[in-house]
Amino acid sequence: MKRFLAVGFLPAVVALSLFGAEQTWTGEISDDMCGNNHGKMGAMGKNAKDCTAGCVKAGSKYVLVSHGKVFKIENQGLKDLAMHAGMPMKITGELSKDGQSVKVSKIEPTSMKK
Ligand SMILES: [Cu+2]
Repeated sequence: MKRFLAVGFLPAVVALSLFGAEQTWTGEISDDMCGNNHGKMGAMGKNAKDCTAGCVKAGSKYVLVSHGKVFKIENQGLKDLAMHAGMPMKITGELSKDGQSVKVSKIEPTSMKK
């Protein structure tokens, strides 16, 4: 009986620690108008950082693009978003329950290819 309880308990602990834990992604801060391609913005799209800034000024929201997947960013007010937009970054944050958005806690430069 003791053994049975231990086996039942362990997966629950693992599931809890996975949920709400911080993860890291390699990717780029972009905007929800361009997603993973600033090309459609013409001349402005040639510089991903300026394009993201321009799009956000025009009403877009920051997003995280990682390996082709676009995540919404929950904390749009984070000032690191503007600073590091358009360049490969290592992003640390918490993934939402539905897996669609990230609450960013840290953005660091990375030498990794996105
Ligand atoms: Cu853009």
